[in-house]
Amino acid sequence: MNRVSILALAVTLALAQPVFAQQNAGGGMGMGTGQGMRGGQMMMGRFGAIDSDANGVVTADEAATSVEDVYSAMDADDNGALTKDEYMSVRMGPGSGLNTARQSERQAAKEDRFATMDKDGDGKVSRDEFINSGKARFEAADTNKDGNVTVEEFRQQMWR
Ligand SMILES: [Ca+2]
Ligand SMILES: [Ca+2]
Ligand SMILES: [Ca+2]
Repeated sequence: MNRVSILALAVTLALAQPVFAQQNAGGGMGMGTGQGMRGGQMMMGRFGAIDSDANGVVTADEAATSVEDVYSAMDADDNGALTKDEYMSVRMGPGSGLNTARQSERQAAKEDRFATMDKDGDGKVSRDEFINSGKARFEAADTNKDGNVTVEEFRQQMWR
């Protein structure tokens, strides 16, 4: 091998590696968030939606606002009672790319979550029940109990 082709090979490798790294980590979505997170863009989208002032930290107020928005969006007939049908028909985040096994897993997890939220067991999740469960989730996510949920804390919560 002559000198030129060795150089060319070296350059090719150097160029190719970061591309591979990005493909592996980014799940095919090219939108960087500028926060150095890898492979979490879908989650970051959700975090960003909650973090309304975009300072990388979700406060209890921001979380509460987001929970109310989510409830209003899910309560299709706007009667302040979320039925299981309404809840189950909502796609929680990105799910279209999942295989059917993952999908039904996710649906089962949703059923469990619905039952957990429905404290009085009347088969509907009221606004209060939903907000309380949102608060509980926020507190659970705030692992260091400083009243804020950081990106890192949020990520850990999502994988639980
Ligand atoms: Ca914030
Ligand atoms: Ca209820
Ligand atoms: Ca925290």
